Amino acid sequence: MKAIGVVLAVTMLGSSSVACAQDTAKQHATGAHAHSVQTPFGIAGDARAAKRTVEIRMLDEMRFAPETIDVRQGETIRIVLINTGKLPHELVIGTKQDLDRHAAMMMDSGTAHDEAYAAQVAPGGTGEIVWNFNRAGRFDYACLVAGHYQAGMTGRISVATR
Ligand SMILES: [Cu+2]
Repeated sequence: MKAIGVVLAVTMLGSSSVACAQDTAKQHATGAHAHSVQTPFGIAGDARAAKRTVEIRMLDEMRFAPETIDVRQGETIRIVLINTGKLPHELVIGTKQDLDRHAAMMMDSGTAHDEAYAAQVAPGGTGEIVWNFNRAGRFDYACLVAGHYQAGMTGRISVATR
């Protein structure tokens, strides 16, 4: 009952407080995440609040195109991922420190990321991340498929202070 109460409360607050409501989105199909977590690089976004879409292509040359994104603090961005290659790719947003650590873990275990700030995309497929960049700073995105990060498949996000 407690969890239901939280969802209702958030719904009633409307779009200004979408963090918890986002947990009901299909991307959390496993139900592993009971609550959206504020990260140093932002928080799960609500697609209805996304006023801008950014397309990022994933290339087998171990590159993203584009390799940089500029965002204003508070913006919710719909990131559409297009895997134009023959390999699976993924995009994970994080701090450089996080991504360094995750990339090392991926070399060991290959565990996929099931988080709102990550999406795996099959060859020829598309994916989507809706993210609210509510913290200013410089962050990275990376493909953490084993070996891809090490080959330089990374990008940079600059979130300008409001
Ligand atoms: Cu990749």
